Amino acid sequence: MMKRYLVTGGAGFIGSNFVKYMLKKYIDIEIIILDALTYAGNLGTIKEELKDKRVEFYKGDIRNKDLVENIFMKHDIDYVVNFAAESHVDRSIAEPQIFLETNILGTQNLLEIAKKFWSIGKNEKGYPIYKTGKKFHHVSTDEVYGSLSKNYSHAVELKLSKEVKKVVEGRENLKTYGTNMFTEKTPLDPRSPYSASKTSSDMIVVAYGETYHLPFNITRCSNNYGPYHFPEKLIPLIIKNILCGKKLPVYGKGDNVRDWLYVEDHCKGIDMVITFGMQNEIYNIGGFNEEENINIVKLTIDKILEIMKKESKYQEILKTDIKNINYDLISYVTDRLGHDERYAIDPTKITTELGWYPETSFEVGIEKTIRWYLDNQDWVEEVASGDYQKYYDEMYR
Ligand code: NAD
Ligand code: TDX
Repeated sequence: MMKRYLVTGGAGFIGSNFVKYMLKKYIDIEIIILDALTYAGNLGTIKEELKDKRVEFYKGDIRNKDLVENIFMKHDIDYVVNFAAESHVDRSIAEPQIFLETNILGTQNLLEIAKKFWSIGKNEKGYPIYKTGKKFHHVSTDEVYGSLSKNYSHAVELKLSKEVKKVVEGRENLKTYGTNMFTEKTPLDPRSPYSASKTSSDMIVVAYGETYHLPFNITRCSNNYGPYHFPEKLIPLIIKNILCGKKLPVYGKGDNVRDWLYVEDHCKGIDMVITFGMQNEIYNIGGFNEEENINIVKLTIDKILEIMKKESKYQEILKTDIKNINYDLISYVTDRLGHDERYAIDPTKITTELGWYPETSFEVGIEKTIRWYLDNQDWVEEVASGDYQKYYDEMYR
């Protein structure tokens, strides 16, 4: 049966990848994109999708009650998939308020309108009853769990449980930097204005589920990487700077650990949770790829050099001599305030309940990502104009 998705933030990094993934996977589908086109949203990212008859685009704010109501009036929405957010931790440290406004109040506005349009009456206890097949999917982050400590200075073997091992193919020899991982039961303990706002938005989603029985799922993922990643975040920023021979700013000692998830694997996980996830459950989605930032930076340098040497046509893209691409570009800079030490996701629940696992190893994912950036320099130029330059100059002065 045809399903109609309202994808908020569909012109941003993960939202656009999700739209592309879904249009390829399903024929019988309609996608309504609502995006305010902030500095992080770009129509160029979804220009092919906008030509597709199955897609309709609205430029606007998730906080705008009239606009969201109009969308629900015009389209019989089955699923809201809420990606729209202020998503950059560094920006949240500099200017927190917009994070609270968009991430908390915006989410609540969407919930309220979904409740209004999806409910068809009340049960004997006064809870709303909803049309069948409706669901609110909220995209959240592992940062809501706070920061894990590192127990090892070097990665050690990650031992998978028997049930997870059964599902995971070709992802052996995994490693970890600590003895603990985030599960869905880990207490919420956000530490930045960004993660505090995401935690609040998760809690308001759960509150609508409890108080109004609104059907929902929440997914909490680790650090995504892949095509269309805005070049303020670590990996695309590093790729961009390497190609220009610019310094690579590494915060603190570079030993903070993130769990890198290839964006397409994440989109597949969201689709599986929307389709098969247990109602009103939360699922963690991780990459099985814990790594220290400094190693991510070094690996990216190594991979770019390898590609450039094998396929010399790519050297034309360089705005520096290839000889300048080496570890000397690495520049240790002042640490981020309240910098979370380590994130690591235990994806046992989604793996054992739904059969999802992160298929893409980092070696494969980073090569795909670098190649995408090499082939799409126009996109980088387009998004890195205007506000980007101003932000960059202030941040890394
Ligand atoms: P992004 O910053 O690349 O994109 C956000 C999109 O939302 C942009 O297109 C922007 O224009 C839009 N937007 C912002 N404010 C809006 C508003 N008020 N109304 C409507 N649209 C608005 O973010 P992303 O990296 O694609 O992240 C998507 C979601 O996933 C976010 O909710 C984020 O918290 C979460 N998440 C991201 C990561 C990651 O590694 N990128 C990891 C975990 C969770
Ligand atoms: O210039 C940099 N130098 C650096 O060392 C930047 C931009 C980052 N870093 C470090 C900080 C982090 O430890 O790299 C790590 C990754 O930083 P970001 O790319 O800014 O991501 P992070 O702060 O981990 O948050 C991301 O993952 C979780 C997303 O931006 C969030 O939206 C998501 O919730």
